[in-house]
Amino acid sequence: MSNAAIQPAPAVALPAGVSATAAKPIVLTGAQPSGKLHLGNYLGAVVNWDKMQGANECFYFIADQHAITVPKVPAELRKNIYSCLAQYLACGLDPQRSHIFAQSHVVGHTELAWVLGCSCPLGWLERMTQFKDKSRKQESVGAGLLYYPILMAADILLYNAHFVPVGEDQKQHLEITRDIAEKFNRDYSPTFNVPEPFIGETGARIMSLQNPETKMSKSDPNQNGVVFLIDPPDVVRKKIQSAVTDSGGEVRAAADKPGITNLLSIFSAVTGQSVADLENEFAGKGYGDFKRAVADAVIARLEPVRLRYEEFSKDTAYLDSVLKSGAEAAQRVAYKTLSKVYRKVGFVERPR
Ligand code: ATP
Ligand code: LTN
Repeated sequence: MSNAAIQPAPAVALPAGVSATAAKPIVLTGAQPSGKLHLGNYLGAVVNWDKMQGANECFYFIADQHAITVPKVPAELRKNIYSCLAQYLACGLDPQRSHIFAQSHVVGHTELAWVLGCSCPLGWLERMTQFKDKSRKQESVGAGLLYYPILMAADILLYNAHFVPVGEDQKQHLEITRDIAEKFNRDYSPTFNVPEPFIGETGARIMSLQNPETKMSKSDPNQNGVVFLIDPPDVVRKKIQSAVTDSGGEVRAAADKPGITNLLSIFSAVTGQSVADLENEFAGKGYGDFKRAVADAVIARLEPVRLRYEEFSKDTAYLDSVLKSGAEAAQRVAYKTLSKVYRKVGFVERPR
């Protein structure tokens, strides 16, 4: 992915009647607080969020309200929110350059979701792949799971985001967000920017080390295939040394060598060296040498992240202060959008 692509030019076409008050393009993304981040989350998502800071006005939030669309143990959710925040900060998300906050701390996400949901056809929601998949896996399905994409649309439209970095799996939710924005702009008057998904290429799909045909995922029952950012170095080394490889001894990316191809793309993503260069470097060497070098490179990249995580996670007062200042900045924007929307749909102004 080129640098130009992750620092989108400010010339974003806004619908007529929408003023571009922000000097920089607005980038927004959310992530559910799901415990430990893995190498796929890091290389496929967080590295890109980090690079977008500075050139864009970034809103990065922990989607705690989305998290409860499937049952959660309250004490675990609370712990995971802090732990995820500490991991994001350790990866380089910087409260001086981005607004980092918890969704539930800002008034406006659920309020806007209600308004948007009132004119969103039910059929649009029932078609969502994530709803169909997740509701199939659960005994009883809460209405929140169906409403999930509307809350996500509200998250994005509340800040008039131009670019939303997401993984492939969230593309459909971005499409419905665009449909919802366009419908509101048509039904009332131009109000929302219609956002673009931003899907990075580097590390877009890191596969499991134990089953390189499936993506690395925290819910993988075989945790040996998943490298977590906060795994100690000896654990990372063990997981990489025991990664499934292919028959033949050549270090080369190819469709019939999914294990080696995955290790090469991990190696390339953590070092910035091209796959072709790495193939040349390891020509004539065996899988053993190669895996040792991959483990060294991954550990060199992750160890500082893990050490920073340990520092941040000890300092709850600092984590709270990050959430506080992030929510304050986000709230100012959220109130503006919400009052505009309330006016447009015909609510009377709240008496002061
Ligand atoms: P689950 O195990 O529940 O499927 P997950 O590990 O896939 O979860 P998410 O929380 O759904 O992680 O994803 C957070 C972000 O990380 C998303 O932007 C997603 O696209 C990205 N991501 C997740 N897994 C990978 C992967 N293996 N390779 C690249 N990016 C990934
Ligand atoms: N659904 C997303 C998390 C999410 C999000 C958002 C992403 C919630 N609201 C707004 C981008 C923009 C997920 O599960 N990865």
